[in-house]
Amino acid sequence: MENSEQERNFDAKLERNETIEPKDWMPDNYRKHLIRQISQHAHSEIVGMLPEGNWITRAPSLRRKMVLLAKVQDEGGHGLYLYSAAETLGITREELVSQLLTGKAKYSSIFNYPTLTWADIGAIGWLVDGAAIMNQVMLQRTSYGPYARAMVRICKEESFHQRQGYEIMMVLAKGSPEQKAMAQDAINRWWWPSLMMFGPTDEKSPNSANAIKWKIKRESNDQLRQKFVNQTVPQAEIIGLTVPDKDLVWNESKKGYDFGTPDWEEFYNVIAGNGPCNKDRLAARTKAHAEGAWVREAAQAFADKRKELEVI
Ligand code: FAQ
Repeated sequence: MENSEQERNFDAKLERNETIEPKDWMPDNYRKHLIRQISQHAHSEIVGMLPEGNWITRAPSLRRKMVLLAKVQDEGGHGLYLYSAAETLGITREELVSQLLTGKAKYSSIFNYPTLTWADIGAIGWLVDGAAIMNQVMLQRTSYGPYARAMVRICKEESFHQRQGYEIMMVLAKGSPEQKAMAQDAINRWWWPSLMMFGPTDEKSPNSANAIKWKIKRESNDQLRQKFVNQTVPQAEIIGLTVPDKDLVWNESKKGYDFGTPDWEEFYNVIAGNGPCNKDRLAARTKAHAEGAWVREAAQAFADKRKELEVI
């Protein structure tokens, strides 16, 4: 087929809101864009296990420990579906992992902040998973089939994560004055980094134009950030906590909140590798990868043996 005809077919599929599948023709830049986004999403899930993993041994009760373990395992599962989705685009798992460990590929800025108290676990579930869902609900309708399908299950699990985080915050906010103060301190530290998760403002977002054109993203960074603020501020009020933004005010004409500007200098610093925990996070992943070498070797030996027996 002529390239232009292939391109017309591709555009027509997008126009009809049909998904693009691994064996379909796609423009090179569409493929590259997806590999970048899906792999960074996968890395975020895997690195995202670390801040909460830090509290598994110190969870305040057996129930809390079981829930947190399940949540952190879910994030590992999300990473695996997403790596598999990225692999359907013609890149290997080894290449993807190497891009993470050499610092070539990004992962979400949010996971470069430390989890200092138990309330941080509540704040991550409520705010970080809350922001993740806001973004991922739209990705269930993303144009690349394997990514869209992975998102359906991921969204179901993230919504349980969000509720468990909110419940932790609710219990702390109703507890002793010290517990309430700990919950407020957590929201003070996690609020702005959560808003940064949606990425730079629309006019400073170089990838958005193609993402929208190709129906990879269906809503812009700023639109999703606004929806997140509108949804989350009343949730904070219900449990008696406040959002650390002196510019926050309800705007009746837009039926949404006006809010302050995140510290974009901090954001760019964190994604350049200079956040509070970037070095620790990569060191932890590098160590885990090295310690898992024997598992990969054993799995490979098993696969080789099976192939050999199949040939006989
Ligand atoms: N952190 O042009 P844009 C989770 C980079 S949820 C780091 O606007 P785009 C669940 C961006 O990559 C978190 N880097 O880019 C969980 C680009 O750099 P590049 C993960 C960021 O792609 C919860 C540059 O800035 N979710 O893990 C960030 O159109 C709890 C310019 O930006 C996803 O990945 C950032 N926050 O929009 C797990 C969702 N923002 O690549 C454990 C899928 C931007 O050109 C515990 N991803 N950058 O070198 C997306 O929707 C998009 O990729 C955005 C960025 C919205 C993240």
